[in-house]
Amino acid sequence: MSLTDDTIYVAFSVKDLTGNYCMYAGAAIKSLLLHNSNKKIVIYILNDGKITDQNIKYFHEMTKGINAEINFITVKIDNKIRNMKMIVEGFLSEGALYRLLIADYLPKYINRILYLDCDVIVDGDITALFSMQLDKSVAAVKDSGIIKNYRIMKKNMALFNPDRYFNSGVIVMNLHKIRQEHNLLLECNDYLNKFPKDPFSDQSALNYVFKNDCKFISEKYNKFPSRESRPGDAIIWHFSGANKPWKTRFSSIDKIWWHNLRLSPWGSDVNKLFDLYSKIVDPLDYALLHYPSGSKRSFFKNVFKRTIYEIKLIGNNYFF
Ligand SMILES: [Mn+2]
Repeated sequence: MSLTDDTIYVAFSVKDLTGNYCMYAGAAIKSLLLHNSNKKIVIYILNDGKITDQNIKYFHEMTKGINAEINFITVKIDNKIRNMKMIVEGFLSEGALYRLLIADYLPKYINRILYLDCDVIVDGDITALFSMQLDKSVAAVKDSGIIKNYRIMKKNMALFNPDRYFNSGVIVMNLHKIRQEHNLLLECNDYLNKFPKDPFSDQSALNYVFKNDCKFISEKYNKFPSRESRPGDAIIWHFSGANKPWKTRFSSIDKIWWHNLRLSPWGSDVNKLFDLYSKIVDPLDYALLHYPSGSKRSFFKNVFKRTIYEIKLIGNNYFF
């Protein structure tokens, strides 16, 4: 199945508990629109119906005068689902659930969608990504590190081939096929009832459901910044894990995120921007604040590791 029409459909899911989540989605959307003005971009934000009027206004501001639109879809989670073991026990957030419902909630004439996490930045043209030949249900980027590094995941290894485990932050979904062959919510629930302690809950569930039904694509479409990363190395950067640019300084890719935020309505007020920027903490502080260590030994190991990072950064003009 290939696409002939000139529209790119993109979905995000947002449950804004802190009041900041919309801003992260905003930076991601700004970056998407900035680099893809040659196509019509239709965006769906699946949400809980609690996005503030101010945030909705900001989202719409970004599409003024350009060939793009943003639609909001309120997802109704009934109590039966809300009481699912995975939600009640806190292994899955309600926000993560929304993307499992994309196929059900989007208009049926949309046969393909690019799902993006809110912690991504698009830094290039995604036409080739969106219009690729896709016979499988999904296309995504391999994320084998995760399954090899976590002891708890090794128990589940029998279910996954680590060389065929994908990251779920960027997924091209073949909605036509998914609607015909799957009920994502039920199938994911099956997996999570079997493995309720999987730290990558819905990501693993999606891997379980789309085992042997995923097309693996170039890493440049879902690349985690490393200390060595440079702008231009990827088309979609994914600030997966703890090193979010709005929390800590990590790599030179952070500045791409700040650049997009500054261009978005959320970054247009200089005072707010500086306030936000002043909350950024250095990696060492961040590690100490956010990674409580189980033992004295691992605490000192952590401090040592982070101190070496810090020393390496000195003299490195890596930020702004
Ligand atoms: Mn993510």
